[in-house]
Amino acid sequence: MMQPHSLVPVPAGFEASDGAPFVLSSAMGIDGDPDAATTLAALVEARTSLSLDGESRIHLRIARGGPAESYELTVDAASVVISSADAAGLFYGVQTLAQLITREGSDWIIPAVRITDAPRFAYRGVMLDVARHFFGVDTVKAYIDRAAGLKFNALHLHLTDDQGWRIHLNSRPKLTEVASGTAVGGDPGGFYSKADYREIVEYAASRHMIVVPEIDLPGHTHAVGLAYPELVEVPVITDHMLEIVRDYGGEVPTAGVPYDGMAVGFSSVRVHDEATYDFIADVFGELAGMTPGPYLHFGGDEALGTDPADFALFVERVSELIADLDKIPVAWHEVGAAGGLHPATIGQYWGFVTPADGMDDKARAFVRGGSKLILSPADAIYLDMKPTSDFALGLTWANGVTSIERAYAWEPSTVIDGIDDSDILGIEAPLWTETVRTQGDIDALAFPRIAAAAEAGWSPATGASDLRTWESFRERVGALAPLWTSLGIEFFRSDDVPWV
Ligand code: TNX
Repeated sequence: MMQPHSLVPVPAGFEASDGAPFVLSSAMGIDGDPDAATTLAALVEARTSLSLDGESRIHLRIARGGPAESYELTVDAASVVISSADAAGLFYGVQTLAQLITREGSDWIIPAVRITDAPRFAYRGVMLDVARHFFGVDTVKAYIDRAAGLKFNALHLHLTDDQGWRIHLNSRPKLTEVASGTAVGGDPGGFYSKADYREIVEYAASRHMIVVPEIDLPGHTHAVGLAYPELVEVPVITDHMLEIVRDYGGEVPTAGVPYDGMAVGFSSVRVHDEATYDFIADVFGELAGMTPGPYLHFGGDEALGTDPADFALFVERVSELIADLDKIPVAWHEVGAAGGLHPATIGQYWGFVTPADGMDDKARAFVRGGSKLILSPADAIYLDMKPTSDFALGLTWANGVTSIERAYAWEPSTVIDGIDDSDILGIEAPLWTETVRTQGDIDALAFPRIAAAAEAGWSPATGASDLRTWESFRERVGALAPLWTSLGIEFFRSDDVPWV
């Protein structure tokens, strides 16, 4: 089998033919589904400067049948045909086609191939932390485009944290009035109006992505206390936290004062006060109405400022409240240890590829309860870890530097013992933004490692395809450089990849 040089994530089925390639020219055109045709025309134009408006030679059809999001792509000298199970599948077929476009002499060609493709996992997410630093709607849209091009279908927005509250809610306007103005390092904050959020949701939907909003509770809530001091505990300053403050700089948090440091685990809402649940009902109630996707994420991580018995009580009530809104609760794996968790709750595992400190036990609890996991092993898929030790941006707490090879070389089904593909809803690549301020920073940390995450989520398991190797991946990702450059992506040109 010929190596599919530029395809990431690698398709489930790939056959190269020795036939002549399809040569692109402005004398040819696209027919079929108008949305997919618009997407393809824009990608072709970005990559080649050709505008395709001649005779129809590229055919885009939703044929129905086959698994969700699947497609077939056939290229020969005469025509290109993409036929898919649904609109998302057609969109993914178009992304694959765009990756295949290459130069041959003075021509732009698409090699003759036959591809049959479908995702391994239903959920393929990226997360953007807009709380530590705030990113406007245009930057979020750009990240949606980048992720959708790699066949991700979920955007998790970490909307709230100690450093700021980033979503306006009519039921609780004080949150953004009082607690959105600042960010880590004294940088300016910001927030999304309801219209902004709608714009993000609609843009994501047009790229076949859902939005998963997260309100992080009961910890990571210092900002809540700026607006509603009566709902939060006084910050708990532990030795662990003093250490983090020492390592990363910034001040020790003070109640009622905006927090712009990087410490975690000091804040908590009041678990025994009914006013807290009135607040949470308002927040998730309004958010549920604004969010067409099925999931609401309630955080639950690093709640070191909350008593463990209180934590269990809290998790039970909040997961129940979200389920009563007809949404599926999602939370970080810590809540798996809490007894009364609503059984539908999806767990998001952020421990290491080799689990430590019983984090795998907490993750298994979700599956025992009848639910599933999203895997985000921090030492493989946290895009905010430094890719090299001298990289200007990023953190190193997850086992040091996360090289591109390490970001690639993990297999979802072997992370947690006793868990197999049927227990895994999917994978997610979080980008925490303590050190991230601009679109260029996002690109530099995310690319190319986001492509490794895409392959873990979409492609056949390691060992199930001879193309699922680091050697193959580095060639294929290297061949994407011209496409990424044409799309304005400022990826990190790591020496580990043979960039074309
Ligand atoms: C851990 S892992 C966090 C975040 C930080 C991140 C930095 C997890 C669920 N929480 O609060 O931003 O590390 O890498």
